[in-house]
Amino acid sequence: MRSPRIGARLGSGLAAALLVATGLAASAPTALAQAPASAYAGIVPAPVKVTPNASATFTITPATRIVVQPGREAADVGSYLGQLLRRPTGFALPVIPSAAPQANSVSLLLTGADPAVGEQGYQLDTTADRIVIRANKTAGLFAGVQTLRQLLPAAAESARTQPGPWTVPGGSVLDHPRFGYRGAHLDVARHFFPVETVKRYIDEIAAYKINTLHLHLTDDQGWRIEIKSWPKLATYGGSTQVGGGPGGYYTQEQYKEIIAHAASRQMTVIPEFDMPGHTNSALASYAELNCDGVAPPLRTDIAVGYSSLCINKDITYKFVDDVVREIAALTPGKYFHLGGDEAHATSEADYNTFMTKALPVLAKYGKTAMGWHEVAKAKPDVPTSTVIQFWDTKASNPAVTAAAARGNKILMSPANKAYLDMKYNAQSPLGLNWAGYIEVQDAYNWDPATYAQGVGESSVFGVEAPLWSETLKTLADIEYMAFPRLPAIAELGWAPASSHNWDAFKQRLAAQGPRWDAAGINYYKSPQVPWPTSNPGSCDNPAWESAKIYNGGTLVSHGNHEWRAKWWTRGEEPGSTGRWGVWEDLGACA
Ligand code: TNX
Repeated sequence: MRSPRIGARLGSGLAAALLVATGLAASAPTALAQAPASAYAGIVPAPVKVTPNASATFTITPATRIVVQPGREAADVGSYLGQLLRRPTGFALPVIPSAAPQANSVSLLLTGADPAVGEQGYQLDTTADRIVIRANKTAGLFAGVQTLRQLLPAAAESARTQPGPWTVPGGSVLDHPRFGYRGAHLDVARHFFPVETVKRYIDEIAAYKINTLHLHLTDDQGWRIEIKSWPKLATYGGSTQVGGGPGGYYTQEQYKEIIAHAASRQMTVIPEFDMPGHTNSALASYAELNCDGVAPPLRTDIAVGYSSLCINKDITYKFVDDVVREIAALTPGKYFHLGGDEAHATSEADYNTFMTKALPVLAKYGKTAMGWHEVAKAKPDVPTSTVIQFWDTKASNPAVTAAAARGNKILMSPANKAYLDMKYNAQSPLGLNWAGYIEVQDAYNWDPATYAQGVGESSVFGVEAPLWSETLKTLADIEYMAFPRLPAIAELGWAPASSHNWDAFKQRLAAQGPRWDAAGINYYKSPQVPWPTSNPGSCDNPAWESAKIYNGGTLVSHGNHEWRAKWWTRGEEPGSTGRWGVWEDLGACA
């Protein structure tokens, strides 16, 4: 639940955030400035337009129903919403088909939306007796549900039943994205992550309206998916990872499971098979893929740029054809990423030959190519349908500028802004720093449509936040690097450019902290973000005083730790009664 203290903190940022987000600055500044602190001011990514209505509140009760537009599409979103809310509320929340909104319901309708919402947007209206989300497409209903989650108390993110009440403040949202593509990339090659970890990451990022998961499935250290016509790629090529250890791979059935899970979160999977470099795991698995016919050993270090497919052997293109054929058949999405980065062991002429032969294979199997920005240098020019992923750290990249001028779309993931594997600062326990340190404000403070020279708004395909896994081994590691920077990148992809404002954004980001606490997400508590004081690890709570009476649940600071009273107490110093005593030690302050 939002505590009064959190409300007070949001208060100052609220007016600014609302003024920007609603675009009503000139017409109604006084009313907005006086609006009470509202959950509408804390939504990430910022909606196009929010209109809080302080005189109404809807409360989800045991009698509340989820009403869905008849048909499978809205029903799927309705059952997802039910799954989200049944555990924390303990309510039944039955899903009922009906073409009209109902009293005491959350209604998800595919009719009557403002045309401005387009294919991915939605309209959400909360009045005293109902919540209605309207959209033109399922993706929009799903996005509206993500907004609704953020209007509920943070405890709604808990996996255990909580007391409530489950209030949603009155108001309206009209919302649609700036860019149609908002991606997250996950490197499962350097360290392998099991299906459950990938699914959980999908769930966590869907909350911020990310709609594409780019899976980096192969690299020097590991081949992570079964290819039936080349079985050793997975069984041998996937048998280790960075630092040694067993590695792993997805069976094709598991890959389908990931795709289906992503689809249930309105997310498309883009598979990446990085070629012609970054291929040691394949070269180690099949000697015939090497020019000298000798398989190199598997590698577990993090060097780059030493491996290359053998460009002048026919079998190389049989290999490419088989991999693309098998994976394209399992992949419903339109795009297929062929990597193409850091091919330092491939000559320029060979690189050109490879791209000229390999890119048509994607088209042959019905897919549109994506590649890292090195493909923009290939000659002859790659087709204009090829989406070029920009990962430079500087604005000037003549090949990318030229490709944009030819009509290629550019996917923006500048490494010094959007790379979630960069350390936050010199003390970060995880991550690399070749592109610099990226604090939350750095991740947020750039504009996808002005960052790269000659790549304006109309050339931008979207934004993506890559997460390379050289230093990451667990879900907790992934979460620590992604939160809170992934929501910052998601904001750049969704929110209108006119709402860009760090001071307002950091307030909205702060409102996510209690949600991540409730959900058990391991995030980096950046000192740049004014996290609400109820965050564990914060020393913003009042200092303990011996004369004061504390009720159970009260948070205090003492001895540079945060403490919670387990029950009524007075005069017992936190720490003095041991871990079985009255004060629970929530840990050293961040
Ligand atoms: C560069 S970015 C790479 C990856 C590394 C990453 C580490 C790109 C296209 N290639 O191979 O994992 O840096 O940050």
